[in-house]
Amino acid sequence: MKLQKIAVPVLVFLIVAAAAASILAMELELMEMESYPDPVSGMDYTFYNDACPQLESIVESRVASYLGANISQAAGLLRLFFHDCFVIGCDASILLVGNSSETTDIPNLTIRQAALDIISDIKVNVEAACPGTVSCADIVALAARDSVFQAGGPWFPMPTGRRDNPEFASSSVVLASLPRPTQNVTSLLPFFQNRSLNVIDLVALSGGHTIGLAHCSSLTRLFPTQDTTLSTSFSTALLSICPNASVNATVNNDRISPNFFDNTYFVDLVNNNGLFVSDQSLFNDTRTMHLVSMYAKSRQLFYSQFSVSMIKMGMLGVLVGTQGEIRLNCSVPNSNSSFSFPTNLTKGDGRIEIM
Ligand code: HEM
Ligand SMILES: *[C@@H]1O[C@H](CO)[C@@H](O)[C@H](O)[C@H]1NC(C)=O
Ligand SMILES: *[C@@H]1O[C@H](CO)[C@@H](O)[C@H](O)[C@H]1NC(C)=O
Ligand SMILES: *[C@@H]1O[C@H](CO)[C@@H](O)[C@H](O)[C@H]1NC(C)=O
Ligand SMILES: *[C@@H]1O[C@H](CO)[C@@H](O)[C@H](O)[C@H]1NC(C)=O
Ligand SMILES: *[C@@H]1O[C@H](CO)[C@@H](O)[C@H](O)[C@H]1NC(C)=O
Ligand SMILES: *[C@@H]1O[C@H](CO)[C@@H](O)[C@H](O)[C@H]1NC(C)=O
Ligand SMILES: *[C@@H]1O[C@H](CO)[C@@H](O)[C@H](O)[C@H]1NC(C)=O
Ligand SMILES: *[C@@H]1O[C@H](CO)[C@@H](O)[C@H](O)[C@H]1NC(C)=O
Ligand SMILES: *[C@@H]1O[C@H](CO)[C@@H](O)[C@H](O)[C@H]1NC(C)=O
Ligand SMILES: CC(=O)N[C@H]1CO[C@H](CO)[C@@H](O)[C@@H]1O
Repeated sequence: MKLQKIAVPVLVFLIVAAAAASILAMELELMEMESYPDPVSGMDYTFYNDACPQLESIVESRVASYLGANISQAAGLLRLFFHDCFVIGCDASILLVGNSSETTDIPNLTIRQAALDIISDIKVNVEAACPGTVSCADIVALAARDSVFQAGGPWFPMPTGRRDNPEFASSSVVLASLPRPTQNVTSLLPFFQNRSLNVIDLVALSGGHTIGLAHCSSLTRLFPTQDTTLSTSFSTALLSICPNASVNATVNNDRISPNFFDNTYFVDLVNNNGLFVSDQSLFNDTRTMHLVSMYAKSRQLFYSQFSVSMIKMGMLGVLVGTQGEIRLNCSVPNSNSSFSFPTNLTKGDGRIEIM
């Protein structure tokens, strides 16, 4: 009797507590989705607040001017950021012109010259307002963030404080750093996991292909041999523009809304209309398929995760503090460069190597 009298309230309490805990867990999960990653040491969400308060509005308005003339430029700026971050780190080494710099290496083949020109122009405007203060690497990151937003995608804060690398990446490092469109999830994953990006980041960041173009030479589901799972209607559409891999033409990455930063890239994948093997394999692998389905259904979930993953990617291998330099011209190292190697990177072959 007595035991029962105690046990019932205890049981009720436990049930209520368990329900409350699971609601709390759900709320925490949601809050986690909405909160942004902590900046790595040396970076901050408000890094230039005192030194260059106009920075974000200058970048935003210059990007708006170029995207207003041609919205397609958003894709060029987004891809520039991805390549910068994946090769050594987000250090603007991709902007250096010269022998075997990142922009003259094979995988860049299709980095748009226009994107490089836009960054140079933004830099001139930023230098006029805040001389010698803002790195080219931060301008690349902010321009990519603004491109996503101005193409209809999410806005998210972008930590800054990156410094510029005065050194080119060697061509072997560039080649080893960038995944190829022929790869499947199994071989793509190491490229992300080696950079503390996980399978969720792989899927969300691949959503960058919801805008932009690809050259015929990149159509790896068609050339050299056609993927037997490619639908006739899709291959016919592609072949009408790209009869072979050497034709100099482009097709849209997202078949549904090529210039709108939405979630229809994932709808393409569900419809087997992914352009590259690296795209379509995301819906062909048990580790990633459920994420593709989820983002195809919910634009908001994709936006939240893409924002978080972009911030994470934007902190890869950054130079901070007194490392590197604030380049004055984004295309060339400063004449007085005295490079100090960050402690978490090693010097090899005259170049920094990826850890
Ligand atoms: C997962 C591995 C990835 C592979 C294998 C890959 C590969 C490619 C290839 C082959 C192209 C076409 C280039 C051309 O032919 O012109 C392309 C374009 C593009 N990629 Fe990726 N990519 C990957 C990840 C990413 C990520 C993480 C982003 C950004 C978040 C991104 C953003 C873009 C954009 C925006 C374009 C269009 C560029 C333009 O229109 O100029 N890609 N990608
Ligand atoms: C915008 O740029 C893309 C890529 O260079 C090009 O194919 C397209 O024709 C341009 N559109 C306009 C309206 O200029
Ligand atoms: C580029 O390479 C050529 C030939 O190897 C060399 O003469 C030239 O100085 C190099 N230029 C730069 C900027 O490294
Ligand atoms: C993925 O690619 C790897 C290496 O190219 C290959 O060994 C493997 O069979 C592929 N997996 C699938 C599921 O296609
Ligand atoms: C990932 O890191 C391992 C260990 O350092 C290395 O052997 C491998 O080549 C790297 N893979 C990629 C794709 O970068
Ligand atoms: C590719 O197609 C174009 C246009 O039809 C043609 O001129 C060219 O010779 C073809 N190239 C190859 C390598 O088949
Ligand atoms: C491809 O075509 C574009 C314009 O349509 C041109 O600017 C570019 O030089 C061409 N590339 C090659 C490799 O022929
Ligand atoms: C999807 O998986 C099937 C079976 O493993 C394979 O034959 C096909 O090539 C894969 N397609 C892509 C695009 O990875
Ligand atoms: C930056 O340097 C490049 C290469 O020397 C040069 O062509 C360009 O005009 C310079 N840009 C500015 C704004 O001085
Ligand atoms: C290099 O030159 C820049 C611009 O003149 C200056 O801000 C910077 O302090 C100089 N760095 C060194 C190490 O002398
Ligand atoms: C934009 C850019 O620099 N593209 C270069 C990529 O690499 C090829 C091959 O080396 C060059 O011809 C392009 O000019």
